[in-house]
Amino acid sequence: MTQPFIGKYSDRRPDTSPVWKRLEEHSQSIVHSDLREMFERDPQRFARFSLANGDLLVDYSKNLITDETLHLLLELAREAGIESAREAMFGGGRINWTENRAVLHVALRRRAEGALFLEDHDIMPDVRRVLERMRKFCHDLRSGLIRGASGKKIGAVVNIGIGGSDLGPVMISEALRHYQNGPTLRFVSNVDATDFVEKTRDLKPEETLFIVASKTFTTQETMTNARTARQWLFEGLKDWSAVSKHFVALSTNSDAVREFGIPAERQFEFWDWVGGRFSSWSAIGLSIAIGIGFDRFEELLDGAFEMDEHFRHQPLEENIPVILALLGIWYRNFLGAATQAILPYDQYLHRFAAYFQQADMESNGKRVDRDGEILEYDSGPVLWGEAGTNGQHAFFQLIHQGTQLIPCDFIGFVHSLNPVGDHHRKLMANFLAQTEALMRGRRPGEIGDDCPDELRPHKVFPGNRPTTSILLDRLTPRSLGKLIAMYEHKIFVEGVIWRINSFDQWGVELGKELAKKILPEAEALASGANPDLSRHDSSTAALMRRIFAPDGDEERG
Ligand code: G6Q
Repeated sequence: MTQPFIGKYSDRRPDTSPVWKRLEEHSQSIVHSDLREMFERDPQRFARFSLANGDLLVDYSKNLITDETLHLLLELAREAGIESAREAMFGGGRINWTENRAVLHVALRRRAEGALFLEDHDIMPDVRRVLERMRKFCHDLRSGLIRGASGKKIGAVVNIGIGGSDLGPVMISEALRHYQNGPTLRFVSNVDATDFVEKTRDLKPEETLFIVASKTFTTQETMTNARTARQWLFEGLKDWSAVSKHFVALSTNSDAVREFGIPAERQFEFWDWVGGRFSSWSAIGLSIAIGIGFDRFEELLDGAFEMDEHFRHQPLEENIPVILALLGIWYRNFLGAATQAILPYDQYLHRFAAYFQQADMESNGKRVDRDGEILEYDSGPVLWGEAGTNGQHAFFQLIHQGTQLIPCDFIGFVHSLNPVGDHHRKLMANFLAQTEALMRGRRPGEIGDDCPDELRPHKVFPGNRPTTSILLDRLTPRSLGKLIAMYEHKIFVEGVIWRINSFDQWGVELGKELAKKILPEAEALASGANPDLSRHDSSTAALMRRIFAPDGDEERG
């Protein structure tokens, strides 16, 4: 086990710091304060509690905070060593200490000249080389220079991956659907064969390219789907050698790629310092680039780089990801919020919350700190969300009148990519109405006189429900890149304050190991044998006998 990377950040547990105690005390006064009054008292509240970067506006004035709250939170951030942690990340420190890895997704979108050394190796030439290969491949595929084994143009590209090798490409491709002018894109992730079957049902093998996106090239789901794809191709083309023309690999594992039958010139590499859930900026983004063209893919990187520069160089009090992270800490650790909602008012962002569910919960869903000590304070919240206005007709009731505090990020755009009639005005009117209603609520005295007494309590909205409004001019690759990077850095800052490693994911291992052990037992059961299942609990054993019973013998056991 390698030594924990401590760098120069604070060695103190945040909850033992005097500022933590002061925040606890301060939270008692905040729960009795009233956002509506705070706005009435202070006409400058929006100006004081909002930040901009280019066309990005982050209005955090509708949060349950005062100047003192921010002052204390910023002190907590400084004590946690955010500034040195930030430099450690950008400088290639091995801040993912449980895996002894650097965390350098920022290098993938570094649009600056010059070297970036990881120990004594400049990684920028490697990054640029792969980007150039991706550019050429995108161009040649989209223009028809690269064709299938029978000479047909590629009309459909199927990305096979899961987790970090799927969620980002899916979310970004959906978000940028407006810009898509390449082949049809499909994404297969689930080991449930339904996913493969339904996504390929209408595709022609001679016109289909499979991208096997897997950092390790060993992931059970991805490799199962990749082998099924290879078989599907063979059944269509009756030629195993066609694999080399119809498959591409995005991976760090060259040996496994070659063994699968994909030649070196069809492998796009990346490196162990790219975490799965931060890998869309790497070769893992190839499907995105094929869909929108490489120039637009580069605009995505440009937008992320703008946010990286902002995050790296702005002082903490003017730093958008830092402020968002501090709000997250405030609600989670001092006001008891167990969940946080992300609500994009844009249909193109319908997978945005699902994507950040992984980015946030896999990163900050941790129970031990840097020293392996069990946390005595909460770490990452449950993150969830849905596109507006749909969510309004589903779960907003609970946000308005339920018993829990749920801080919400509302994300919107000034201009629509589909300016049809007054749709966009209505969409954004709803955005504003919701944030205002959540903040103001409706008091008993504001309910009409004609309302029967017994209904009055049901029509009261307590208000004081916090929201952050995140606004951009228009959904473009650049603005999307900026938005994603903003949340990535927010997650990082929270992890530093919680003293956890945001870049490993040991929690997903145990289930994977057990699934591997169950598989041979399942095979034995399906063949009619009676394997010893005594190592399982009675529930698991009974379910196994039911699920894996040989055909026609489902009642056995
Ligand atoms: C993300 C995780 C995880 C990973 C998948 C796929 O940070 O590491 O979601 O991306 O398990 O892994 P492979 O790319 O190796 O197939």
